[in-house]
Amino acid sequence: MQAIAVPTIVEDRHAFAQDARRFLQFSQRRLPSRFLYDALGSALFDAICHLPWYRVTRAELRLLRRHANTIGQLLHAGGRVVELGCGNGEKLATLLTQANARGVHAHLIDLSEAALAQSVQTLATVAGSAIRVTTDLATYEDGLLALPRENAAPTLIALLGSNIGNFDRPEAEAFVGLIRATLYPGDYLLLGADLVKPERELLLAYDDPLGLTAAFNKNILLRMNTELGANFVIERFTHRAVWNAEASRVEMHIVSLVAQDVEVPAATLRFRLNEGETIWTESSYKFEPLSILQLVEPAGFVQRCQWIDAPGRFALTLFEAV
Ligand code: AVI
Repeated sequence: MQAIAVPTIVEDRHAFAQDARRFLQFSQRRLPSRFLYDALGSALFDAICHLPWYRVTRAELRLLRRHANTIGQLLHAGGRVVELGCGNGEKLATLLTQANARGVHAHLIDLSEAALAQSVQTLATVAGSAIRVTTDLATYEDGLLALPRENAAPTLIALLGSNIGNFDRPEAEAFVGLIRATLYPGDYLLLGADLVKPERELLLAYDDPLGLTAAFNKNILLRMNTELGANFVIERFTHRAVWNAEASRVEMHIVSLVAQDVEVPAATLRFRLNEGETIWTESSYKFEPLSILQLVEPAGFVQRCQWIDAPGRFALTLFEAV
C-alpha cells in the first residue's frame, strides 16, 4: 500500500485559521463545512448515518447493492475506482464486493486521516488482497489534481453520499468540470445525490431527536477552541436546521443563545455575537432527477443509467465522459 500523503497538522491548522478569519467576518458569519470533519466530527457523521431519520446512506447502499453488477462490468481488472470522500469505506466495499471486482485499484481521497484508515481496514476485511488500495489525505480538488492520468483501463470516479450537495451551485459546476478534466472519454462518474422530499422529513434528518447532528455541528466550535485557541462556550450555542425551498437546500446554523464576545487568537479575530445571530456551517442541496443531469452533462458527460430509491428518495446516476 502506498504511503499516505499527510499534510502536516500545522498546515491544516493554518488553513483553518485563515478560513475562520475570512468567513467569520462575513455579515452572515460562515465556516466552510469541510472543517466539520476532524476525528470526532467524522465519528459523529458515521453515527448520523445510522439514524432512522437520516436515510441517505441506507438508500444509497440499497442502490449500490442492487446495481453493483452493472457498475462492476465497467471495471475490468486493472481498472481504477477513485472515491472522493470515502467516509468509513462501507459504500465502496459494498460496490466492489457485490461487483466481484478483483484486480481493481481503489484510490481513496478524504480529508480525514481517521476516515482513510477506517476505509482501508474495511476494504481489507471484505476484499483482502483482491483489491489494491491507495490513499490521499487531501481536499477533493487537490486529490484530483494529484491523480495520475491513466487511460489503459477505465477510471470510475465515485462521488457518493450526496457529497455533491455540500457545494453551492457555481462550485458544484466547477467541481464537476474538474472531475471531467481528470478523465478520458470512456471513463465514468458515479454520482449519489439526495432528492427533494417533504420538509418535515428533511428537518428531522438534519435536526434529529437524539441530538447527534447538533453535536456534529457544534463540534466545529470545539475544534476552534482546541486548534485555534478560541473561547467558545459550547453551552451558549444551539443547533438549527432550516429548509430553504427557493435554493433547494437544508442549511445548518449554529445559533448564539446570548450576546457574547468571542476570540479566535490563531485567526487574530475578536468579534461580538448578538443573541440569535448565527454561524452558517453547511448547505445540503437536494436535487430532482433532472436537475442532476442538468448539473453534470454540460461538463462533458452523458448519462448512462439513473437509478432511484423510492423509499429514501435518493438517486444514483452513472455518467460516461465523452
Ligand atoms: C456529507 N454530507 C453529504 C452530509 C449531508 O447530508 O449534507 C453531511 C451531514 N450534515 C448533516 N448531516 C449529515
